[in-house]
Amino acid sequence: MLIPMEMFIRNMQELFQPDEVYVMNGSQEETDKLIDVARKSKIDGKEVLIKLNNDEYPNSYYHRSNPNDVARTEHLTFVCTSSREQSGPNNNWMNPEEAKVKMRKLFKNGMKGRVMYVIPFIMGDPESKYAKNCVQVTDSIYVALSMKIMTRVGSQAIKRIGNSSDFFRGIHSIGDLNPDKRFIMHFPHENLVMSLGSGYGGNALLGKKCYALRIASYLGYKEGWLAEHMIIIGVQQQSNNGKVTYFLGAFPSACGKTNLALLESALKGYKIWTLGDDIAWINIGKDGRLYAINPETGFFGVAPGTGVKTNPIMMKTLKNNKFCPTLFTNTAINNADNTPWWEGVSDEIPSDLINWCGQKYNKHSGESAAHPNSRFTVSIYNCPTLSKEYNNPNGVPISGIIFGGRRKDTIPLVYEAKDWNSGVFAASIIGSETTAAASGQIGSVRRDPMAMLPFCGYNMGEYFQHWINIGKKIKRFPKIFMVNWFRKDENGKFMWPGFRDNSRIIKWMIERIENKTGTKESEIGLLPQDNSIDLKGLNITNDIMAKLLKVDKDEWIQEIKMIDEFYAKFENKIPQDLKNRLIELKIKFGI
Ligand code: GTP
Ligand code: SPV
Ligand code: MN
Repeated sequence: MLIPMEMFIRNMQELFQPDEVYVMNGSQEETDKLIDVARKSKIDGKEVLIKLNNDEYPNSYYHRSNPNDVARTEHLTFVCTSSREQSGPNNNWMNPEEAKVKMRKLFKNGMKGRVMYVIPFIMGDPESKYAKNCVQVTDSIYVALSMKIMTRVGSQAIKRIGNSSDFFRGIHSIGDLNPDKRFIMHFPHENLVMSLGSGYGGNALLGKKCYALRIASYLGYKEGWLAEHMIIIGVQQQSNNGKVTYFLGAFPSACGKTNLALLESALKGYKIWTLGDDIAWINIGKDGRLYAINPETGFFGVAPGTGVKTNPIMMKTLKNNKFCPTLFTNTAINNADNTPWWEGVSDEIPSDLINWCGQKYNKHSGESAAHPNSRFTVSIYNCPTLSKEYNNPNGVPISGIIFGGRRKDTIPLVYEAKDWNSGVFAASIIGSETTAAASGQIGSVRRDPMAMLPFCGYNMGEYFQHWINIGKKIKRFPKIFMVNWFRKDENGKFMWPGFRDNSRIIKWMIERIENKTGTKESEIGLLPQDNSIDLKGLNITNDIMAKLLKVDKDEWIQEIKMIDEFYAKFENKIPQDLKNRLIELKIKFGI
């Protein structure tokens, strides 16, 4: 008799007909061997991995994707539930049986001549009761290695799964990378994902967005917890006996999570400890507080904009390679010294660059040398600011939740919600300019509630209700804040310096949590009192600060139109409490 995991492998073998099946054990020798194989393999005539300058970037490798496969493809991502209503207007839907028949047909015999890698992995610390067991199959060695960096792969997972059939099943093949045969199909009721035709992060590393957000958000809905697109940080105050205050932070893709998670504070006396940069699983502890764990073990971070000035901790992480190889995907390469290069890593553009497509880079082309969504995949254990609580099986207790978006206008630099439900409302109406993290138009404002629009695995109206229900069980509430680092002036320049200086806003939040500073009422929530944000050493005038914090009536009238349209899509599913708050907001603005 085969145990369920063996059964799954056997079924996959029958479906895909690979030449070889390799079950990963997660050892160092295995990683070395896979790197070696990847360096000798070619896809579309290109080496899968190229070794980079070991002195500058130790144990680091370069990968170039197919140019048609460089971002998540939301239009090809489906949530397959028995009724369309369950997946909601926020998801593409397909009937689950139809989807499975379609995928099996496309998968059939698709690994002939290839190796099928079986990746047993755990999302979360093996000791944590919140951790989940998973198995992914893939024919991409790049995906297998990425999973090794991003999750806990190997024997531990096999042991934890044992004879159980309760594990996530992820079925992945890059197929022939044909966008017409690219589908990322989720089956939340069956704990299953089928993904074909893409090797890109969120489409192919199935533990990440597919499982840890879309499937897990549905599990959380059923089981009374939250799976969120959030960072986890601890902020330690030198005064106050070194007290650490833990925050969650949700920002849409490519809107600043990784940068905030690895922040080097601009203010003395505040040290930020990193626990997670993309995904948080949040449970209610026995004491009625929220506790969060990061189910991942690595960063899949945006390269452009990452440099010694903007994110020195990430630059150290990338050069501090002790534990696991680091991968660079679709950056440019500096031919002179075989280092990866991207816009923002140095002020000067090197003269001998190969762009992300593999061609000699022409500075005058007006194009970027690295793809705007080029990324690095690096172990969290390389991070010099990794919190000692990172592996705490219970997670860390949360005192503040920060929600943000990328908006050139309308949204103030920071404001606070009066209570939990006001915070849920404020997060439910977030809008953000689209970025290169997903294929499609860049820079158009869309609603992205809780930064979860592309990642909520069920009807978002019910998701809002779930947030409200969670609030009913909390005994010690975190404060909820909204931020916007991206407001621009008349000349299109960012008014707030951002990055390290975001620590000034965090300081204010801690003062709010500790009741040490007051607020000013506005139509949308509580704004900082005048001069309560520490701007020492910055060249920001009162006038600029007023613009950064302005709640502009005309802009909000436009905003409310978009919120109305978004809420209308969900018809009767938006909780009455949120509808009432929208009405109140309209009244405040005289609509
Ligand atoms: P995903 O990995 O896609 O979920 O993205 P993320 O939310 O982790 O975004 P990340 O921190 O990688 O930042 C994305 C882009 O925004 C990068 O190019 C950063 O340089 C830029 N960015 C981050 N923080 C700030 C900020 O405070 N101000 C400004 N102006 N840009 C920022
Ligand atoms: C995002 O797009 O939010 C990412 C990268 O963090 S991906 O893994 O592709 O989702
Ligand atoms: Mn993300």
